Amino acid sequence: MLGKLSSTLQRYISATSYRSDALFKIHPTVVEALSDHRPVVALESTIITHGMPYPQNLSTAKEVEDIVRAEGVTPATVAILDGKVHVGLSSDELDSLARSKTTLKVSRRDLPYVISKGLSGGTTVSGTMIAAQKAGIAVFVTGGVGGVHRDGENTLDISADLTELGRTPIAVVSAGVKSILDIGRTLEFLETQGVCVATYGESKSFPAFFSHKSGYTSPYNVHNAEEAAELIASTLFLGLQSGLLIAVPLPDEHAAAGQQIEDAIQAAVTEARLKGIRGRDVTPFILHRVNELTEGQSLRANIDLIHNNARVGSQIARALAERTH
Ligand code: PSU
Ligand code: MN
Repeated sequence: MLGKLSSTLQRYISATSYRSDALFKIHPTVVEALSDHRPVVALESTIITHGMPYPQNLSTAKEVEDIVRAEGVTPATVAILDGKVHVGLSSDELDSLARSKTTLKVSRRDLPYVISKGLSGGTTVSGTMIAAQKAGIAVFVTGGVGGVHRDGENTLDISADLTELGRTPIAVVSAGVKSILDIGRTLEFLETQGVCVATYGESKSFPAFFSHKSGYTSPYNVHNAEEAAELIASTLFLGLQSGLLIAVPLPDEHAAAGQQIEDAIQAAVTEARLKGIRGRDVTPFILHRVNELTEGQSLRANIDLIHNNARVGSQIARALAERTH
Protein backbone atom coordinates (compact mmCIF):
# COMPACT_ATOMS: atom_id res chain seq x y z
CA MET A 1 0.00 0.00 0.00
CA LEU A 2 2.77 2.40 0.88
CA GLY A 3 4.32 2.02 -2.54
CA LYS A 4 1.38 3.92 -4.00
CA LEU A 5 1.43 6.49 -1.25
CA SER A 6 5.05 7.36 -1.59
CA SER A 7 4.80 10.26 -4.04
CA THR A 8 1.99 11.87 -2.05
CA LEU A 9 3.97 11.53 1.14
CA GLN A 10 7.05 12.89 -0.50
CA ARG A 11 5.06 15.94 -1.55
CA TYR A 12 3.62 16.31 1.94
CA ILE A 13 7.03 16.14 3.53
CA SER A 14 8.62 18.44 0.93
CA ALA A 15 5.93 21.03 1.55
CA THR A 16 7.77 22.01 4.68
CA SER A 17 10.66 24.34 4.08
CA TYR A 18 13.33 23.02 6.52
CA ARG A 19 14.52 26.59 6.58
CA SER A 20 15.40 28.53 9.66
CA ASP A 21 14.24 32.09 10.15
CA ALA A 22 14.73 34.70 12.85
CA LEU A 23 12.64 32.89 15.47
CA PHE A 24 12.90 29.31 14.28
CA LYS A 25 16.32 27.66 14.22
CA ILE A 26 16.72 24.21 12.74
CA HIS A 27 20.14 22.73 13.44
CA PRO A 28 22.19 22.20 10.24
CA THR A 29 22.44 18.41 10.81
CA VAL A 30 18.63 18.27 10.97
CA VAL A 31 18.17 20.43 7.86
CA GLU A 32 20.57 18.20 5.97
CA ALA A 33 18.91 14.96 7.06
CA LEU A 34 15.43 16.26 6.20
CA SER A 35 16.54 17.56 2.82
CA ASP A 36 18.10 14.16 2.02
CA HIS A 37 14.92 12.39 3.21
CA ARG A 38 16.93 10.64 5.89
CA PRO A 39 15.13 9.74 9.16
CA VAL A 40 14.93 12.27 11.98
CA VAL A 41 13.51 11.80 15.48
CA ALA A 42 12.36 14.76 17.59
CA LEU A 43 12.99 14.75 21.35
CA GLU A 44 11.38 16.91 24.04
CA SER A 45 13.13 18.97 26.71
CA THR A 46 10.72 19.46 29.64
CA ILE A 47 11.97 16.07 30.73
CA ILE A 48 15.43 17.73 30.91
CA THR A 49 14.34 20.99 32.59
CA HIS A 50 11.52 19.74 34.85
CA GLY A 51 11.30 15.94 34.62
CA MET A 52 14.67 14.81 36.00
CA PRO A 53 17.28 16.19 38.41
CA TYR A 54 20.74 17.36 37.30
CA PRO A 55 23.03 15.62 36.31
CA GLN A 56 20.89 12.62 35.26
CA ASN A 57 18.83 14.92 33.05
CA LEU A 58 21.92 15.83 31.01
CA SER A 59 23.40 12.33 30.82
CA THR A 60 20.01 10.90 29.80
CA ALA A 61 19.48 13.54 27.11
CA LYS A 62 22.92 12.76 25.66
CA GLU A 63 22.45 8.99 25.88
CA VAL A 64 19.11 9.24 24.11
CA GLU A 65 20.65 11.29 21.28
CA ASP A 66 23.47 8.72 21.04
CA ILE A 67 21.02 5.82 20.82
CA VAL A 68 19.15 7.60 18.04
CA ARG A 69 22.43 8.20 16.15
CA ALA A 70 23.52 4.58 16.65
CA GLU A 71 20.28 3.57 14.91
CA GLY A 72 21.32 5.69 11.91
CA VAL A 73 18.82 8.45 12.69
CA THR A 74 19.38 12.18 13.31
CA PRO A 75 18.19 13.41 16.73
CA ALA A 76 16.46 16.80 17.02
CA THR A 77 16.02 17.91 20.62
CA VAL A 78 13.55 20.80 20.72
CA ALA A 79 13.83 23.68 23.19
CA ILE A 80 13.35 27.45 23.44
CA LEU A 81 16.61 29.35 23.85
CA ASP A 82 16.57 33.12 24.40
CA GLY A 83 13.21 33.50 22.72
CA LYS A 84 13.97 31.31 19.70
CA VAL A 85 12.53 27.90 18.89
CA HIS A 86 15.39 25.43 18.36
CA VAL A 87 14.92 22.12 16.57
CA GLY A 88 18.17 20.26 17.23
CA LEU A 89 20.64 21.48 19.87
CA SER A 90 24.42 21.63 19.97
CA SER A 91 26.16 19.84 22.82
CA ASP A 92 26.80 23.18 24.57
CA GLU A 93 23.16 24.23 24.22
CA LEU A 94 22.01 20.93 25.71
CA ASP A 95 24.47 21.38 28.53
CA SER A 96 23.34 24.87 29.49
CA LEU A 97 19.66 23.91 29.24
CA ALA A 98 20.22 20.99 31.63
CA ARG A 99 22.12 23.16 34.15
CA SER A 100 19.82 26.18 34.08
CA LYS A 101 17.51 26.76 37.02
CA THR A 102 15.47 29.49 35.36
CA THR A 103 13.99 27.69 32.36
CA LEU A 104 10.23 27.60 31.98
CA LYS A 105 8.03 24.65 31.09
CA VAL A 106 6.71 25.46 27.64
CA SER A 107 3.53 23.96 26.23
CA ARG A 108 1.38 25.49 23.47
CA ARG A 109 -0.10 28.22 25.66
CA ASP A 110 3.35 29.33 26.91
CA LEU A 111 4.99 29.72 23.51
CA PRO A 112 3.88 33.31 22.72
CA TYR A 113 4.97 34.60 26.14
CA VAL A 114 8.36 32.88 26.18
CA ILE A 115 9.15 34.02 22.65
CA SER A 116 7.96 37.61 23.22
CA LYS A 117 10.10 37.94 26.36
CA GLY A 118 13.20 36.29 24.88
CA LEU A 119 13.15 33.59 27.59
CA SER A 120 14.34 29.97 27.58
CA GLY A 121 12.41 26.82 28.32
CA GLY A 122 12.02 23.10 27.97
CA THR A 123 9.23 22.15 25.59
CA THR A 124 6.58 19.69 26.76
CA VAL A 125 5.15 17.07 24.44
CA SER A 126 2.69 19.65 23.08
CA GLY A 127 5.35 22.35 22.61
CA THR A 128 7.71 19.87 20.98
CA MET A 129 5.04 18.53 18.63
CA ILE A 130 4.35 22.02 17.30
CA ALA A 131 8.01 22.79 16.56
CA ALA A 132 8.88 19.33 15.21
CA GLN A 133 5.91 19.25 12.88
CA LYS A 134 6.71 22.73 11.59
CA ALA A 135 10.23 21.49 10.80
CA GLY A 136 8.86 18.52 8.83
CA ILE A 137 9.61 15.73 11.34
CA ALA A 138 7.14 12.83 11.51
CA VAL A 139 8.32 10.88 14.58
CA PHE A 140 8.85 12.12 18.14
CA VAL A 141 10.18 10.07 21.06
CA THR A 142 9.50 10.80 24.72
CA GLY A 143 9.07 9.00 28.06
CA GLY A 144 5.49 9.55 29.08
CA VAL A 145 2.89 11.93 27.70
CA GLY A 146 0.64 14.07 29.84
CA GLY A 147 -3.00 13.11 30.28
CA VAL A 148 -6.16 13.62 32.30
CA HIS A 149 -5.08 14.00 35.91
CA ARG A 150 -6.76 12.02 38.65
CA ASP A 151 -9.85 13.94 39.75
CA GLY A 152 -9.59 15.67 36.35
CA GLU A 153 -13.37 15.42 35.98
CA ASN A 154 -13.52 18.06 38.74
CA THR A 155 -10.34 20.08 38.26
CA LEU A 156 -10.37 19.93 34.42
CA ASP A 157 -6.61 19.43 34.67
CA ILE A 158 -6.14 17.81 31.29
CA SER A 159 -2.71 18.05 29.68
CA ALA A 160 -2.41 20.18 26.55
CA ASP A 161 -0.51 17.16 25.17
CA LEU A 162 -3.85 15.48 24.50
CA THR A 163 -5.42 18.32 22.52
CA GLU A 164 -2.13 18.75 20.64
CA LEU A 165 -2.25 15.08 19.68
CA GLY A 166 -5.67 15.84 18.27
CA ARG A 167 -4.50 18.70 16.07
CA THR A 168 -0.88 18.10 15.01
CA PRO A 169 0.10 15.24 12.67
CA ILE A 170 3.12 13.69 14.32
CA ALA A 171 3.64 10.22 15.80
CA VAL A 172 4.54 10.28 19.50
CA VAL A 173 6.37 7.20 20.76
CA SER A 174 6.06 6.83 24.54
CA ALA A 175 5.86 4.15 27.22
CA GLY A 176 2.16 4.92 27.56
CA VAL A 177 0.84 7.13 30.31
CA LYS A 178 2.04 7.22 33.92
CA SER A 179 -0.42 6.07 36.53
CA ILE A 180 -0.04 9.46 38.20
CA LEU A 181 -2.86 10.11 35.73
CA ASP A 182 -6.37 8.79 35.18
CA ILE A 183 -5.53 6.41 32.35
CA GLY A 184 -9.11 5.44 31.49
CA ARG A 185 -10.20 9.05 31.06
CA THR A 186 -6.98 9.82 29.18
CA LEU A 187 -7.82 7.13 26.62
CA GLU A 188 -11.41 8.39 26.34
CA PHE A 189 -10.16 11.93 25.75
CA LEU A 190 -7.71 10.73 23.10
CA GLU A 191 -10.57 8.97 21.32
CA THR A 192 -12.64 12.16 21.37
CA GLN A 193 -9.67 14.05 19.94
CA GLY A 194 -9.40 11.51 17.12
CA VAL A 195 -5.98 10.26 18.11
CA CYS A 196 -5.06 6.82 16.81
CA VAL A 197 -3.54 4.91 19.74
CA ALA A 198 -1.64 1.64 19.29
CA THR A 199 0.45 -0.56 21.58
CA TYR A 200 3.76 -1.63 20.06
CA GLY A 201 4.16 -5.43 20.04
CA GLU A 202 1.74 -8.22 20.94
CA SER A 203 0.19 -7.04 24.22
CA LYS A 204 -3.50 -6.14 24.18
CA SER A 205 -2.93 -3.85 27.13
CA PHE A 206 -2.25 -0.12 27.04
CA PRO A 207 0.99 0.23 29.05
CA ALA A 208 1.16 2.38 32.18
CA PHE A 209 4.79 3.45 31.89
CA PHE A 210 6.22 1.53 34.88
CA SER A 211 3.92 -1.42 34.27
CA HIS A 212 2.94 -3.47 31.20
CA LYS A 213 -0.69 -3.27 32.17
CA SER A 214 -2.86 -0.29 32.96
CA GLY A 215 -6.05 -2.31 33.27
CA TYR A 216 -7.16 -0.79 29.95
CA THR A 217 -7.09 -2.38 26.52
CA SER A 218 -5.28 -0.63 23.71
CA PRO A 219 -7.49 0.15 20.70
CA TYR A 220 -4.88 -1.23 18.29
CA ASN A 221 -1.52 -2.93 17.98
CA VAL A 222 1.41 -2.37 15.67
CA HIS A 223 3.59 -5.46 15.67
CA ASN A 224 6.79 -3.96 14.31
CA ALA A 225 8.38 -0.75 13.01
CA GLU A 226 7.05 -1.31 9.48
CA GLU A 227 3.45 -1.50 10.70
CA ALA A 228 3.95 1.62 12.76
CA ALA A 229 5.40 3.41 9.73
CA GLU A 230 2.39 2.35 7.66
CA LEU A 231 0.06 3.81 10.30
CA ILE A 232 1.93 7.13 10.20
CA ALA A 233 1.97 7.16 6.40
CA SER A 234 -1.79 6.54 6.33
CA THR A 235 -2.41 9.47 8.68
CA LEU A 236 -0.35 11.79 6.48
CA PHE A 237 -1.90 10.46 3.27
CA LEU A 238 -5.41 11.06 4.57
CA GLY A 239 -4.43 14.57 5.64
CA LEU A 240 -6.02 13.97 9.01
CA GLN A 241 -4.03 16.67 10.82
CA SER A 242 -4.17 14.59 13.98
CA GLY A 243 -1.36 12.80 15.77
CA LEU A 244 -0.70 9.20 16.71
CA LEU A 245 0.27 7.71 20.03
CA ILE A 246 2.46 4.61 19.86
CA ALA A 247 2.76 3.08 23.32
CA VAL A 248 5.79 0.86 23.93
CA PRO A 249 5.57 -1.49 26.94
CA LEU A 250 8.59 -1.44 29.22
CA PRO A 251 11.21 -4.20 28.86
CA ASP A 252 10.45 -7.23 31.09
CA GLU A 253 13.36 -6.80 33.49
CA HIS A 254 11.75 -3.63 34.89
CA ALA A 255 8.32 -5.04 35.57
CA ALA A 256 9.33 -6.10 39.11
CA ALA A 257 10.01 -2.53 40.24
CA GLY A 258 6.61 -1.50 38.92
CA GLN A 259 4.51 -2.25 42.02
CA GLN A 260 6.82 -0.42 44.40
CA ILE A 261 6.76 2.62 42.15
CA GLU A 262 2.96 2.37 41.92
CA ASP A 263 2.72 2.60 45.72
CA ALA A 264 4.93 5.69 45.73
CA ILE A 265 2.76 7.25 43.04
CA GLN A 266 -0.34 6.80 45.20
CA ALA A 267 1.40 8.54 48.09
CA ALA A 268 2.74 11.37 45.92
CA VAL A 269 -0.64 12.05 44.29
CA THR A 270 -2.26 12.32 47.73
CA GLU A 271 0.52 14.60 48.95
CA ALA A 272 0.15 16.89 45.92
CA ARG A 273 -3.56 17.22 46.63
CA LEU A 274 -3.05 17.95 50.35
CA LYS A 275 -0.38 20.55 49.57
CA GLY A 276 -2.65 22.25 47.06
CA ILE A 277 -0.21 21.84 44.15
CA ARG A 278 -1.97 23.02 40.99
CA GLY A 279 -1.70 23.43 37.24
CA ARG A 280 1.68 23.14 35.54
CA ASP A 281 3.41 22.27 38.84
CA VAL A 282 1.50 19.03 39.40
CA THR A 283 3.45 16.72 37.05
CA PRO A 284 6.95 17.93 38.06
CA PHE A 285 6.03 17.74 41.76
CA ILE A 286 4.79 14.16 41.52
CA LEU A 287 7.76 13.00 39.42
CA HIS A 288 10.15 14.51 41.97
CA ARG A 289 8.38 12.98 44.97
CA VAL A 290 8.08 9.53 43.42
CA ASN A 291 11.81 9.58 42.75
CA GLU A 292 12.49 10.48 46.40
CA LEU A 293 10.07 7.91 47.77
CA THR A 294 11.54 5.10 45.66
CA GLU A 295 15.12 6.20 46.42
CA GLY A 296 15.90 6.75 42.78
CA GLN A 297 14.33 3.54 41.52
CA SER A 298 11.67 5.36 39.49
CA LEU A 299 14.33 7.57 37.92
CA ARG A 300 16.43 4.55 36.91
CA ALA A 301 13.40 2.81 35.41
CA ASN A 302 12.41 6.07 33.72
CA ILE A 303 15.83 6.37 32.08
CA ASP A 304 15.80 2.76 30.82
CA LEU A 305 12.30 3.23 29.42
CA ILE A 306 13.35 6.29 27.48
CA HIS A 307 16.37 4.46 26.09
CA ASN A 308 14.05 1.71 24.91
CA ASN A 309 11.60 4.19 23.38
CA ALA A 310 14.49 5.89 21.56
CA ARG A 311 15.48 2.60 19.94
CA VAL A 312 11.93 1.75 18.90
CA GLY A 313 11.15 5.29 17.71
CA SER A 314 14.33 5.38 15.63
CA GLN A 315 13.45 2.09 13.98
CA ILE A 316 9.99 3.47 13.16
CA ALA A 317 11.51 6.65 11.69
CA ARG A 318 13.87 4.52 9.61
CA ALA A 319 11.07 2.31 8.35
CA LEU A 320 9.06 5.41 7.41
CA ALA A 321 12.00 6.98 5.57
CA GLU A 322 12.76 3.74 3.71
CA ARG A 323 9.19 3.26 2.58
CA THR A 324 8.63 6.82 1.47
CA HIS A 325 11.79 6.93 -0.65
N1 PSU B 1 5.56 12.66 32.24
C1 PSU B 1 6.76 12.16 32.61
N2 PSU B 1 7.86 12.95 32.53
C2 PSU B 1 7.80 14.23 32.06
C3 PSU B 1 6.53 14.72 31.63
C4 PSU B 1 5.46 13.91 31.74
O1 PSU B 1 6.85 11.03 33.03
O2 PSU B 1 8.84 14.91 31.99
C5 PSU B 1 6.45 16.10 31.04
C6 PSU B 1 6.32 16.02 29.52
O3 PSU B 1 7.07 17.08 28.95
C7 PSU B 1 4.84 16.26 29.29
C8 PSU B 1 4.53 17.22 30.42
O4 PSU B 1 4.54 16.82 28.04
O5 PSU B 1 5.29 16.75 31.52
C9 PSU B 1 3.06 17.26 30.74
O6 PSU B 1 2.82 18.24 31.71
P1 PSU B 1 1.32 18.58 32.12
O7 PSU B 1 0.82 17.36 32.85
O8 PSU B 1 1.45 19.77 33.01
O9 PSU B 1 0.58 18.85 30.86
MN1 MN C 1 -2.08 20.32 33.76
